Amino acid sequence: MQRTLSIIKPDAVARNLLGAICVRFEQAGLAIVAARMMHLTREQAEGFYAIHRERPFFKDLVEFMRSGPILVLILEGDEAVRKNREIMGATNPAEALAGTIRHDYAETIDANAVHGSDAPETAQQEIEFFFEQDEIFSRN
Ligand code: RTP
Ligand code: MG
Repeated sequence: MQRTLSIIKPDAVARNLLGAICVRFEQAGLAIVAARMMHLTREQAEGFYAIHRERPFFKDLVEFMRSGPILVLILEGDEAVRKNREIMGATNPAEALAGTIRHDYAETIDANAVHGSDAPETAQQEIEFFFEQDEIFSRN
């Protein structure tokens, strides 16, 4: 059993896709064990994406992530990190496989509907960034 962090990004929240995206997680066998809707401050957005600080797209990424409310989730299940990345699809929706969230719902590489942790270690860090232990409701 593994946990991963998912964010439904401002573009998907604005387009009323919360339900459609959460269904994908549950149908893939991932349980939502924590949820928090919030509007990131600049400090929070910069902190969360600190690993990308030197990248040319950093400023746009931070602005986009603060452009509206997001839904932050912890997903739990077998191989949660890998499974979530698989159902999200490629970063650039134009390259995402049919049937993935980004193929079906995302519009651009910036407004790409969802975030998902890229490894178990980063999942742990990202979960701690947003949640206290008593906000997590494991199914196990
Ligand atoms: P995420 O972290 O949001 O789950 O996405 P990812 O792993 O698929 O992609 P990553 O390389 O971690 O990049 C983080 C986010 O930055 C934006 N990005 N823009 N313009 C660009 O070339 C570019 N590259 C990345 C995307 O919104 C990506 O989700
Ligand atoms: Mg990433």
